[in-house]
Amino acid sequence: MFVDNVKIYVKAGDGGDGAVSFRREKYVAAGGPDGGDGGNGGSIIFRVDTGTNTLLAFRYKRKFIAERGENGKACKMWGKGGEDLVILVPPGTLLRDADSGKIIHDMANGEDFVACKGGRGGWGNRHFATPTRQIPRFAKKGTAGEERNIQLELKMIADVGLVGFPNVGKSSILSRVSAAKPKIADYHFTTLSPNLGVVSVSEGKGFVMADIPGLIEGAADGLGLGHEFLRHVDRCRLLLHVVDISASEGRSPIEDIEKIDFELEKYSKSLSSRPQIVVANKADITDRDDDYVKEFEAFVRESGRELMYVSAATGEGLRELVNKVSERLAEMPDTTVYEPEIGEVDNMLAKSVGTTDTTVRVEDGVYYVEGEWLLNLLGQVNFDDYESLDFFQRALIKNGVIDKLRESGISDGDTVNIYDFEFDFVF
Ligand SMILES: Nc1nc2c(ncn2[C@@H]2O[C@H](COP(=O)(O)OP(=O)(O)OP(=O)(O)O)[C@@H](O)[C@H]2O)c(=O)[nH]1
Ligand SMILES: [Mg+2]
Repeated sequence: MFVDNVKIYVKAGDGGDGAVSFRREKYVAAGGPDGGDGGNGGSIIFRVDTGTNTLLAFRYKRKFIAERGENGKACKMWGKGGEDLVILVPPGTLLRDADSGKIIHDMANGEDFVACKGGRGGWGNRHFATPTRQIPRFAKKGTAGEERNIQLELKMIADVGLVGFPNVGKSSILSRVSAAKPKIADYHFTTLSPNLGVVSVSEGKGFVMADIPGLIEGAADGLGLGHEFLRHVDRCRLLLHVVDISASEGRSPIEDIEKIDFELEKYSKSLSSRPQIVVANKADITDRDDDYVKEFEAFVRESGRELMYVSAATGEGLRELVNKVSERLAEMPDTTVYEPEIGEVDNMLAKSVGTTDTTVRVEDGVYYVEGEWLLNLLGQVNFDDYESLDFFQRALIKNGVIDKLRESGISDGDTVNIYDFEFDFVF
């Protein structure tokens, strides 16, 4: 079974708590505080596994929680850090924010990506001894590990994609020019999931070719296998638009091209404007002097596309096609790597699932704002840095804190207190 879109929940480990403890040794009258720090929680890390090309592994496992840090111990002993949790995904997996659908990260570049950072271990009480406070009976709790819902979407990485009606010979072409062994048969929808093949070129750079299930008229509305599989040719730099030029099924190749163009357009503007070569397959059973073939040639010429005749049955024209593709690719920019679409603030807020509740309490004219997410937020803000402060402010606006303060009757110049961080209200 092929799975290319799944929603998962990930949570980094919480930081361990700091310890409260005092030295107890023979001959030492009043031992000082010696409570150790909690260990950091493990992070959630995504890593590319080149050995897979489906998200099937996530069908039955959707929750991933990294280890928490151990609590600190007596005698200044640190708690052990939690192990990072590494999640393996196929090349070309996109991580999206599950709620907004916005891209967080594209795994196409092959590098590890830290999706959620582990919580920090809390300080043990030994850090809190001061000349006036020699017996600190408290320590800091560890902070919570980040958590979020992520939509994994696989968009395979290929340079060229084969698109066209069912049965026109897309898989046959792939099997002829690469070592891939896709299923080939004389009926529609033989191919049920995408296939990739590596094509080597004698005088030029090799490339990766993707074969996807055939499209039919109305694919965008879910007819046939639908147009969902087009996501796997979305990164392709060049499309091979394959037609059965022998018209063996009685359809007109011109109409075929028009219909597929229309379905591509419905999928995305960007895909429909991708450079194409029209590949007229089954040339072995075609009379190129037929009027409809001449008409077809004129039609393709007018549409500004290149036309190449091939036969996956006899091998005719395939070498020329492969060389042409390699040549065209050499002039094109690299395969698309998607940029993140989610802003910094939304990204941060998405990492504190379900903890954005805020309460406002007024005491002696001071507006106290509380909420667990704010504690975590404060931990991330550097108050000496302008950008960091700006980020903090945007997070407050975005999360409705400012509105809530207004509802509570605040006016400009009043004091706001968020866990001892105080500022004047001027919004
Ligand atoms: N005569 C002839 N037959 C071909 C040629 N290429 C493919 N065929 C036949 O056409 C039929 C369909 O080929 P496939 O490669 O499975 O077609 P497809 O486009 O991948 O079809 P779907 O996976 O169903 O979308 C098979 O019976 C092939 O043997 C060709 O160049 N000449
Ligand atoms: Mg096929």
